[in-house]
Amino acid sequence: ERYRIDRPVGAATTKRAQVRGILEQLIDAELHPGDAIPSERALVTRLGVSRVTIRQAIADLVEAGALERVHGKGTYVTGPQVDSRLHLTSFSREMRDRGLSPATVVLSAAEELASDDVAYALRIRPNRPVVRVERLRTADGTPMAYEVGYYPSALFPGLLNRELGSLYDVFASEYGVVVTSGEQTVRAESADANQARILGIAKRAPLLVQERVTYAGERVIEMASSAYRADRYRIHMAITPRG
Ligand code: 16G
Repeated sequence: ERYRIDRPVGAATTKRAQVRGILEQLIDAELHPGDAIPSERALVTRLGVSRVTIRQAIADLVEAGALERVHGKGTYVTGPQVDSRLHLTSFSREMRDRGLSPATVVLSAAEELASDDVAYALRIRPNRPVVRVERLRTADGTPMAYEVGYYPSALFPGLLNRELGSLYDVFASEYGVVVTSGEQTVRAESADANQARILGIAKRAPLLVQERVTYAGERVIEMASSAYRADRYRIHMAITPRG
């Protein structure tokens, strides 16, 4: 199949930009995140432009984050880039709002007794039962975040028997608990071996770790830590003058 140059070919459009546009169309139409792009030689033949131009266009797409080079292997199509607006939403909803399809792998879910830290955050007594849920969150099949959350068992009896794909949906539909506010921090961390394996990134790759305490009215219903891949996720803030 042939890809066409949409932009008018004028003096302002360089060959490099045209080839970049064509490569973008080709990626959209034929490739998925994680796929390798065709070799430079194949692209030269297919697009009928020089190898230098192909290289420049690929370099531009790497710079823009659409492609990534894996040393000694090749150049691959990257996954979705999400700009979080920091609203009080669930992962599932945030991804859907961006046209991405969320999915969840429940890595572990079990009841345990609250440690002092967990109890303090959830405002319950230490050693009261809590449900700990460990999940991998994906968007369009790309690993985005590794999450660990704690939920008071007293508020959510039978939680372990539920489908834990969207917790906020389960809280609302099964328990009538609707999230009303939260407090959150963000910090940088580098992936340990476990996080790297689960998220499919290199060990020590950067993560944005968001820690959240979530309320339904006056009650604390969640303490959670979400480690987002920094290459897939960034935080967007609208800023206004200080009043
Ligand atoms: C978000 C929350 C997380 C919550 C989850 C619920 C952050 C940093 N964390 O990932 O605390 O458990 O949403 O999403 O935003 P769910 O309803 O899809 O399970």
